[in-house]
Amino acid sequence: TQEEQTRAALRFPPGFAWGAATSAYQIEGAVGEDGRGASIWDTFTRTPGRILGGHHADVAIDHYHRYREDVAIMARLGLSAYRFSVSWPRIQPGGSGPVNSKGLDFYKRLTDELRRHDIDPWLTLYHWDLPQELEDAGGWPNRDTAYRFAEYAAAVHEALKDHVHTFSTVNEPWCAAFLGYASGEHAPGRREPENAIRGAHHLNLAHGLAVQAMNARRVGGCVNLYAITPATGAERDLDAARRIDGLQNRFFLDALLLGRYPEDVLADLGMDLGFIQPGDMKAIGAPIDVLLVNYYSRFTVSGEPGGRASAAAAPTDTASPWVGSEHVSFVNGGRPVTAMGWEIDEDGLVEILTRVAREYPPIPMVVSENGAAFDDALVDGRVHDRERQAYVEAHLAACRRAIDLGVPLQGYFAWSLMDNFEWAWGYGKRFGLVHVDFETQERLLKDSALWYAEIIRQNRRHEPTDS
Ligand code: GBH
Repeated sequence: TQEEQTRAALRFPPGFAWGAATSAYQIEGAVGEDGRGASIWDTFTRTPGRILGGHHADVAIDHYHRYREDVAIMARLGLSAYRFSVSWPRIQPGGSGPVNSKGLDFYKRLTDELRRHDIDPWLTLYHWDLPQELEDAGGWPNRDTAYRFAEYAAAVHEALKDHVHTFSTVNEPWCAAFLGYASGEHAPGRREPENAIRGAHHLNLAHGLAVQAMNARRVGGCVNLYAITPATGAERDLDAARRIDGLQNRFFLDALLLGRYPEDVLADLGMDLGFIQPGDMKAIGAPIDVLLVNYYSRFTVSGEPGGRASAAAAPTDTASPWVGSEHVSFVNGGRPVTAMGWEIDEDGLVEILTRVAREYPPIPMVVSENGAAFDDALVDGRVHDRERQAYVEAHLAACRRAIDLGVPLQGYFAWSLMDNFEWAWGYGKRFGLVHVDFETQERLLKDSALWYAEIIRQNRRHEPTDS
């Protein structure tokens, strides 16, 4: 039957990590508590015109106080893994120097609670909340920030290594560099193309130095990858697709997995690359144990003027994030879209996973973020988010196909566990499996969450449990 086929398409090998993901600034709130310092997102959300609706995340979804309830929800879903990030300014309020033990204690309480429920904590060190003091000293374009990050990483690892198996470094360096320092859509909102490239290099360097400084049992790097198609077979479109693939995908994959930058991308930039110092690439290519892949969509790319300057609509006034390839434009690929306007293309996930497996040295992978915003309606205490369920189902089936094709894929993390602060879009876009009332902070499992729990239950049924 149809149902048996669907089940077979979603049956995964034992030990597959069933996860969901969040990030600190998007959920924690409590920005002034227990000695936390200011981050660039505290500043950015206070800058007029930067966030839709003027929203900030001082309270967010109050996870800092409600983490017990939130872990109970994860247990209800049957998650075997949870990916979260640590707020750097909670650990080092000014980005350097001695650690703030009250800040660390929160993550000890959180990871203790996770382990009590047999949920494996996947810790991300940096999900974009740079301590403001480090930005005042130049931010990511300043090489010094990479050294500060390695110190921070070592301190977090030392304090939490008995609580956490898998440490990952920088979430989506592409976003941190190009949305933060070129387009200005994200904090710190600078529009300085050359500094975005310096920032990208220093984020990669921060990753490599942190890998070395932590010497963790299991360490990963995270990239956000897109499937990319040229709009037509015309030479200009093929060149455009090569450029976007270069900046979005290969600049980071080649760095982390091969310890070099793609020659064609460096040539397109046409800038003085003196900030890449001897030894940097070796540090950046330090061996990792797992690659975390965030996947959302496919870009269709054109070399003709007239398309959109960005792949997706930005909520605020922004410049191009595509440094050195600003002429490239994005066209409609004709697929259905989410509430973000992002095209839904699960085949693209198979494409990028098999590509990494084929073109790079062998590396275990997880899909560390995948999900969608839709205009959810809360009716009589239920959210019938059929579209989100269909999105996750299609992408999970794509993961299964990738495994059949030989990809060493070890887990899937839905983005996101709960509705939260969606960066420049404020609270206007909901990605959660769990609905959150932003006034009362009440949590409610959407239909997609109930469905995901059932898929997890079927898959984990035969797994041995410790208890
Ligand atoms: C993730 O990034 C984040 O890790 C997560 O925090 C966030 O909540 C989630 O996505 C949902 O947005 O039009 O050319 O400027 C997703 C990566 C990168 C997707 C930028 C949108 C727009 C490209 N995002 N992209 S462009």
